[in-house]
Amino acid sequence: MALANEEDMEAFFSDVVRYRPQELNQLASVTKFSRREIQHIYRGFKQEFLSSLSLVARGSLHDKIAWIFSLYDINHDGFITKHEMTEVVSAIYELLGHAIEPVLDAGSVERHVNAVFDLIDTNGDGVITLDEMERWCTRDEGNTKSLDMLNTVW
Ligand SMILES: [Ca+2]
Ligand SMILES: [Ca+2]
Repeated sequence: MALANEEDMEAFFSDVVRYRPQELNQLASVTKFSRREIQHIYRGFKQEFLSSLSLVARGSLHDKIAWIFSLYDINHDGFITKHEMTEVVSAIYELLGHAIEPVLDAGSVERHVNAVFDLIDTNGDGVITLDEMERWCTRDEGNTKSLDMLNTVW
């Protein structure tokens, strides 16, 4: 997805809290939090998400790339593995559900990740470094296009 504006994200999150009571109940029973607590967590998450989103929107290309990189580097060891990328992309598709068109099944998520991963992993060692991601995003005049493509991944 492209970086949505704040009103869109705001609307999306209040939709989840207001109009998907079943998901809230399910979350409550799994996590043992009360519905009220979960709504509180949602709001906190939303606030944090929105503030980093606007930080990123105002930041330099370098900031944007570093932020996207840290999003994918789940264990923060400085490398993105294919497994991490698949995890993050799947989680995002799950979270956004039908908000994303076309709806992708697990197989197409994996194919999509494989294709993008191999493009960015220029030395082919099976992990993506910040350096590789930065080089890939800023190479030649196609950098804006590449960043857009990254945005569609997450
Ligand atoms: Ca990692
Ligand atoms: Ca590599």
